[in-house]
Amino acid sequence: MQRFVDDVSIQVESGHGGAGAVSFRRERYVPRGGPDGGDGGRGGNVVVRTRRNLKTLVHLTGGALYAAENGQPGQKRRRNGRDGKDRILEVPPGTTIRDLETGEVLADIDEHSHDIVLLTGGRGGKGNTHFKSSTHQTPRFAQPGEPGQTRRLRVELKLIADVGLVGLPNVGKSSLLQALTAAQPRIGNYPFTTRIPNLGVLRYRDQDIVLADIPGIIEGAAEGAGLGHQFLRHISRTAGLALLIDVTDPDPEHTYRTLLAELDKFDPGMRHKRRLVVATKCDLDPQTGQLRQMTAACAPEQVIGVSAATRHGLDTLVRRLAHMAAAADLAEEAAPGVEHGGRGADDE
Ligand SMILES: Nc1nc2c(ncn2[C@@H]2O[C@H](COP(=O)(O)OP(=O)(O)OP(=O)(O)O)[C@@H](O)[C@H]2O)c(=O)[nH]1
Ligand SMILES: [Mg+2]
Repeated sequence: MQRFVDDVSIQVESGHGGAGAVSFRRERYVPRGGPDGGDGGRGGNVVVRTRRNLKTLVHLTGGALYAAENGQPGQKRRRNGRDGKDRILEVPPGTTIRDLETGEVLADIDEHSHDIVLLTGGRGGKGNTHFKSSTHQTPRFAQPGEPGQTRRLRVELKLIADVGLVGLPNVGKSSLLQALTAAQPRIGNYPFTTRIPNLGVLRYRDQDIVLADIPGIIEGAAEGAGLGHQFLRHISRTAGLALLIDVTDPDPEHTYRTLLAELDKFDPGMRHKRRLVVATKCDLDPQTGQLRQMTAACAPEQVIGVSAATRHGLDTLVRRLAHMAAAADLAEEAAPGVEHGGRGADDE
């Protein structure tokens, strides 16, 4: 299985500028020709480009150094050196690029980002033609090219899924992802089976809905309990959340409040996301007594009962998930550029 890469460190280098040339015209019958050294080419830039169809940073793990090309030196007969080629780093939307040493954010990439120049190449040096003056007819010097720049970067990817699956450990988040999409997450009857997020794409009519299955959160996650809550950053830009609660949970109301409280501690913006509550493993509750209890506990929130094992309720769930993702897309079209985290109930 391909590892989900969301955090890599790399070094980038823009190109050096080419040196200006020192050269003099040599023509027959002209004993002492004037200077004709061309300029050096500009060093290549390091550029970040958004690629929507990338889902990971795995392509950045191969080499540690990403260098742009140097500019070529100037030539005689006033010919300028060629500019160095830019080095393009392709990243998916949701990528944040920081300076590794200072932590300064250099680029925050979303769907609408254009190319961003991270490092500019060095300027080419001027050839000796530029240094001719009335007192200095034969300048025997030219400018060197400007050096390129080097920077160490930390590249992090936040998944931009449409809907995040949130719940205590072992409630069946990964099983639901597997039942709804082609993803093959690891499933196990023990807590914290999932340690890195899994993405799956759900097709509903002509709509693609990206679901994110993340590790389970528990009470005190904000203080580091369990796997902590840092992985919640993977769903911080989703349009909506599905809160999964095991139908056999002895205290669904407490669980519901715990989930909301932990989300809130991570980022108060989570509260404004669209959400729905899903009762999982409903095959274990054939009389639906526990489902009714949970529905009462989470009121006025609507609870959808499902079973990944028998596929009961999945059609209804898919419709609701699709509706949630589509409503968010519409809101985004109406107000482009709005951060995903900030929209939700307020702008309906
Ligand atoms: N009876 C029944 N068992 C289920 C159902 N869905 C999941 N399970 C079982 O519940 C256990 C946990 O399932 P997972 O999908 O790994 O749960 P998770 O929420 O992803 O767990 P973590 O990643 O550890 O947080 C496994 O033993 C599953 O077989 C269901 O619909 N019915
Ligand atoms: Mg899991």
